[in-house]
Amino acid sequence: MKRTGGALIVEALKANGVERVSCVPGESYLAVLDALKDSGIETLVCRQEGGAAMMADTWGRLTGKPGICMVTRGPGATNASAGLHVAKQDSIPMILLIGQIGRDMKEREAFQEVEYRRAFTEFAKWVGEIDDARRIPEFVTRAFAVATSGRPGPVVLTLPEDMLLDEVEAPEAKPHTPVEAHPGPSQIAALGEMLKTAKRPMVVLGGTRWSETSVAGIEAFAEKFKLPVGCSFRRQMLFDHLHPSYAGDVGIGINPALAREVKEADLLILLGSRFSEMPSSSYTLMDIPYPAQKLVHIHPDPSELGRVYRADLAICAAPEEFVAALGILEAPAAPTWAGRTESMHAAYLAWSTPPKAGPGAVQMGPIMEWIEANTPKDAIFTNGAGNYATWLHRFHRFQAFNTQAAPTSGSMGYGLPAAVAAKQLFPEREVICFAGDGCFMMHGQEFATAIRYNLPIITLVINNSMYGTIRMHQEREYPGRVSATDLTNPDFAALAKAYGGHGETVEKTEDFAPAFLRARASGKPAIIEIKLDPEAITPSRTLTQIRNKA
Ligand SMILES: Cc1ncc(C[n+]2csc(CCOP(=O)(O)OP(=O)(O)O)c2C)c(N)n1
Ligand SMILES: [Mg+2]
Repeated sequence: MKRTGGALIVEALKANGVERVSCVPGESYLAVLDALKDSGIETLVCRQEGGAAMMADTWGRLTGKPGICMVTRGPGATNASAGLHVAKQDSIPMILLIGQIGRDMKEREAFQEVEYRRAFTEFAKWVGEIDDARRIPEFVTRAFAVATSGRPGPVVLTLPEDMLLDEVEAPEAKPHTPVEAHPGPSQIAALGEMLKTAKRPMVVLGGTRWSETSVAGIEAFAEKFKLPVGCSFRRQMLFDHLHPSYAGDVGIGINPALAREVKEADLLILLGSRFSEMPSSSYTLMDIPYPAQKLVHIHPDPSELGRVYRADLAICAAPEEFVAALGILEAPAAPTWAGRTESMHAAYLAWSTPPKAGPGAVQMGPIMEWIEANTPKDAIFTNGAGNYATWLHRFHRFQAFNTQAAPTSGSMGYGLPAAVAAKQLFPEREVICFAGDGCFMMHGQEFATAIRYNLPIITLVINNSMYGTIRMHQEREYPGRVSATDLTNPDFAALAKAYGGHGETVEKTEDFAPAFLRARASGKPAIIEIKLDPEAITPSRTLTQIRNKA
């Protein structure tokens, strides 16, 4: 039976278990859009390709299976590159399908022509162009295999418009076969020996390819060995923050006491993480290439092992397989470091207790305290980049897997599309987006997507009328010389209402709780604007203090 290229693409996606796609349509891939219509795949029509790609990233992040995004050539593809870069840096499986110009017009710089195999090679794990519709099953299977294996990442497939119209005979699409890597028994035994002689061990979790099972498994291991566990930057959902082994967030603005513990550890077990610039405090916590700590590095991709840090024991395995193999290790009756683990957890609890006071009429400390007491353990929190995110990262005590979607690439604007995608995936769970006034306006138009698909997310816009992070850096480096960081904003509550959502404005701390409860009760996508004093730039220091110290 002959089918069009467009139909074969959709068939191959379905064969690989795809249930949803995000897109902005384009005339370049009408045949795919047509095949999607009766496919049973849910199609989320978005307002800008950057947001659409970020939604696919969030699906990949929260399911471990590639999130799928479809965009048109040229401007559609360049817009989508914002989300592609997030997925690349964050090791997220994702497939971006780009409608391409016809094969007969290539290399003339035709309308919206881009050669993606040149342009996107750095942003993607693999960029492929399907020139022959009969090869669609081959390319799509490979796209899934590449996106999910080793260190996961985004794959780009470009689809020439005329290829999608060809009617061909092609083999029936089959699902890809996931690739697993297991640790060897001698490697686990070597780790056991290292633990026997360690005095100041520490575990740091990060990366992707985790699951509820592996998160529970590492918790049991930490418990058995009384090991202190930290989470890498924006990977906080990997360990219950109220567990007695939890030592804190190894990220931006790390607790200096925790940074010291990482530096002075004699055995560091780095599980899943690349320990890149942000978690390593700009590469100062471990020496390169020879760390002072004895290093056990476990990563699913051999090319990440020995790339920056030379490990004493390098294990090529995904967290899932590594954790499953740990059961055979015998714990000492009374680990000598148990007291240290307890005091590290106590230090974490103190560090993550919000301040009661700060400048202005709205206090973020008590607001965070209220959120902690009044949101379910499985609520999902999303954010982009900005100083406002510190309130979430430092004071929210993550307790469950799949409760966080945040870009380690520091991409502003990620929080809102991520919240839309998370709510689509888990409609029964509360989804709360933290955004700054700068951040929100980058992909705020996806609030219309939340309205269209009836996804009642709650967005907190923490409005200090500036690109606060950059202003903070300015006050440090060029005190008193404010340049290009002030903002003029819309009335965010009115904006929410104009879209058909629920809007609230918080001007005093005590306004927050009733505003949040009304937003939740509205059953609509909501924006709560929190008017924050610009002086309240960090939980501990004001802008003026930073300027005066410069
Ligand atoms: C897409 C993107 N553009 C620019 C930056 C640089 N940047 C980092 S934080 C920031 C300001 C964020 O402002 P806002 O969202 O209002 O948060 P605030 O720091 O004020 O709390 C900027 C411009 C970035 N990280 N990402
Ligand atoms: Mg701001």
